Amino acid sequence: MLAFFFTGSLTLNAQEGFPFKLPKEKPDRELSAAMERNYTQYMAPRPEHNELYTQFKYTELKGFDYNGYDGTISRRDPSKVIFENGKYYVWYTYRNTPTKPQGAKKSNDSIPSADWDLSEIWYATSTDGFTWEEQGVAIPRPPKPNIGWRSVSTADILKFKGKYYLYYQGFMEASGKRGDDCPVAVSYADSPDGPWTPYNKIAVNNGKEGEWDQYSIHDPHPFVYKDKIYLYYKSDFDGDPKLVRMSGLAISKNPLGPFEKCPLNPVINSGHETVMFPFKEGMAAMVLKDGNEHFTIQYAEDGINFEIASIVEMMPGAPGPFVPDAFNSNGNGRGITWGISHLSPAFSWKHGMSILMRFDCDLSLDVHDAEMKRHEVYHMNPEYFYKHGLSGKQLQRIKKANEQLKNKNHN
Ligand code: AAL
Repeated sequence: MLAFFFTGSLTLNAQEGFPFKLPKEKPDRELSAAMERNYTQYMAPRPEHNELYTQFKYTELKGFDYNGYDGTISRRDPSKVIFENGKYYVWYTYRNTPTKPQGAKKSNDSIPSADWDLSEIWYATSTDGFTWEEQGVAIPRPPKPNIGWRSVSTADILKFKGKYYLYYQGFMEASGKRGDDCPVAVSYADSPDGPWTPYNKIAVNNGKEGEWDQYSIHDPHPFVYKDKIYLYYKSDFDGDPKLVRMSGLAISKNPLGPFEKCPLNPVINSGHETVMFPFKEGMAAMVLKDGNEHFTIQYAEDGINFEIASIVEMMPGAPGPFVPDAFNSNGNGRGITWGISHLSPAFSWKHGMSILMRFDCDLSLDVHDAEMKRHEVYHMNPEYFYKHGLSGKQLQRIKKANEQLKNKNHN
């Protein structure tokens, strides 16, 4: 059957209907914006064949005790996972405080303001990625007035010329007192088991006054890319009233800096915790909650200009993927298949603690797991939806609208 389409000047031209068999390549015909996008924006016209589309699966980890989940022990914001000395390593924020977080006002030297306050960076190892052995502290809180004396959190690992570097958020006051403000600090070691030497100087500075990242440099995420250190990070800004979260990039030839901020920052307009991995000649990113482009996987051929590559669901929280080629992708990034993430808050705001879990996916050029490329996650549990119910205020609004409708009907 002939179909007609409007050209720019609204004249009608005829072409055959779109074929039943979805062409693998962009067909030579007039296309709607949506079909143009389906062949230009994504790596394949169907998600099943899109290497940057995936579902996520979750597994409970063995080896971590949370003191009966009473809020006094919390583990969150895991680093990338690396494989060294025949085993996997992961670093994370570890809080063990007499009480659960009580907010900035009630916080003091032993009462935390937030889940990542009064914390240290601990690490664990595993031979299979499911059962972990907690090794203890890697980065303790340094003595006052050093960077991070109040809390050190949200670390990530870099291996460069045979040495190891941990970048982390260094708080000089309880989070929430002025905001979640902190710069990034760094410590280095000859082995992933430490000992770690603090550099005791700021590694990635806050932006200048009035700039988007003037207050917080969060979630430092370093890679070796194009023979330099590409460190992605997140910042919170605008605050009108809610904060927006976007990601930026800082580049250096030397792990201890100086880091130059990318003049195009922010390079990702959405997301929360930063999660990147080398992919083909570029960098891919998992863009989590927050922002117009939340729950997308994005790709930048140059590591800077990110475009949406797929839309996904049930994304992991603060994922730390196992990135085998994080420090030596040499322009041929192979992608990822699993990692450690957190659920925060794990049970309720009342508990105020987080747990670590394992996520699996297929964002790899070397794995073709059709199960991970399915279209929909079936929740099949009405409670899962009813738990996200209407507030009293919303019920009031609906009740009022119903009454207005009835009154209009009577008049
Ligand atoms: C996380 C991360 C950073 C923030 C806080 C702890 O989601 O973005 O680490 O500071 O929340």
